[in-house]
Amino acid sequence: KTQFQWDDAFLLEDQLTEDERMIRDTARAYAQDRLQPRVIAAYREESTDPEIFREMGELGLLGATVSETYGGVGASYVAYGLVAREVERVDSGYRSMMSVQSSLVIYPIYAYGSEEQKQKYLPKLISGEWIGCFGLTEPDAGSDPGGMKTRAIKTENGYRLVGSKMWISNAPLADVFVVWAKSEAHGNAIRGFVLDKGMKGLSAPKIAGKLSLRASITGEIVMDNVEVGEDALLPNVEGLKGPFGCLNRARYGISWGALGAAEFCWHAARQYGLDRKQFNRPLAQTQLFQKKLADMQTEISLGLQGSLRVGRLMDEGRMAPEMISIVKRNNCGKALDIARMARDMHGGNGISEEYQVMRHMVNLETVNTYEGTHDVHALILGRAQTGLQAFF
Ligand code: TGC
Ligand code: FAD
Repeated sequence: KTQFQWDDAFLLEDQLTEDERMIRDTARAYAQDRLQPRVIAAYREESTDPEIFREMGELGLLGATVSETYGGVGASYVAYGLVAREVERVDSGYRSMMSVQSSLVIYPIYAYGSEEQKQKYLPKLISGEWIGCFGLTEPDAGSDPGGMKTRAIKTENGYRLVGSKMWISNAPLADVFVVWAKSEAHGNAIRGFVLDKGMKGLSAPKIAGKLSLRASITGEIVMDNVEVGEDALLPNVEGLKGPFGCLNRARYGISWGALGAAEFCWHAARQYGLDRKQFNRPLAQTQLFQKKLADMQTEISLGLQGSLRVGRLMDEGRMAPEMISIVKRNNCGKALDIARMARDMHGGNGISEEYQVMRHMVNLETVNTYEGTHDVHALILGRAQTGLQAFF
């Protein structure tokens, strides 16, 4: 009889390649040794350490799927997901920093950029020397990015960008800004532009007072007539499929990451239940407590298998975006439920920063909302099975 492993119910470990395990182990060691010791204070003080990008870059954790020509390690999408899971086991904000850099800044330059843009940006973004951000959302265009107001107006030598972006991860620290705008010269189609810090008219004020994802800095991007040359345009994509192509990758990574946070909460609740006695027995020896642990184990085990399958299909070039909607939506929703449950199972201690479950819980509120809310992914899946558009 095979021994049941409570923390790896379907033997995920056996389904990984040697290379994937190696990258995962590097990410796990880094996250536990270098990120875990600073996260409680960083969260409390709402401070983001830019050194983290360079540390991750040195270990090959940024843009890992990019080929070696530009400084990547040519890792599989499964490996990328495993990195997200390890980083988010510590904090969703740290995973956010990593996934914006990898999927939303490095990827569009790699997939849609000119050779000059790739040479200029990719090695420095992959090493973490430069920090990037991705501006799609606007104050009046969140779930409906097609409603964006930012415009690119044709000039003699390039474009003039006018508009503002809202809720942009990494923006106040960023050296490189990938922004999306409606371009009059292209029939008002959405086009991508790469801007550099310091350009006249470009600023990125911090959004203060976040009660979630406090270890990851968020800002606006203000473009007050920013003049750029033709070389700032991403030449090889037009329309919403540009930003969505990036979001597919980031959403997929989030599906793994959210489960990393959930695993932390599950393991913490289990340990707490074993250690704490009430009514003369461990909390873990009560039926209700065990039922909650069983629910957590079940959802996490199933969710990991789903993400693994989607990752394998991505690596084989057989991914459909709706597959990603299933795992992004379900894993984030379940992770949030699990974190709330773990907070409850810790009793009063559950609200203390020391036990960390409440930080994960509050972070997961954001993770459930960004990159397509739980409901927006339901509508994507509803449309895919009925053929009926229910967004408007
Ligand atoms: P729709 O008509 O569905 O599509 C317009 C065009 O885009 C194509 N497309 C896709 N292409 C690739 N991958 C996908 N997933 C795609 N989804 C759509 C589609 O084929 C079409 O192409 P074409 O050539 O025919 O024009 O567009 P819609 O306006 O009806 O979209 C509706 C909806 C709701 C699905 C979409 O707008 C949506 O997903 N909204 C959510 C917005 C969102 O996710 N924002 C994320 C902002 S970035 C962020 O949150 C980063 S946080 C990161 C962190 O800190 O970790
Ligand atoms: P809204 O779209 O206004 O939605 C509000 C509510 O209405 C939600 O419950 C939603 O599900 C619901 N709703 C919307 N439309 C429908 C509909 N048709 N039918 C039914 N219900 C609907 N964006 C970036 O571009 N880059 C980033 O780096 C980035 N980082 C972020 C970091 C943080 C910390 C946060 C909080 C957000 C970030 N975002 C970023 C923005 C994020 O993607 C948006 O917040 C998200 O897409 C939702 O948009 P919204 O906030 O405008 O909400």
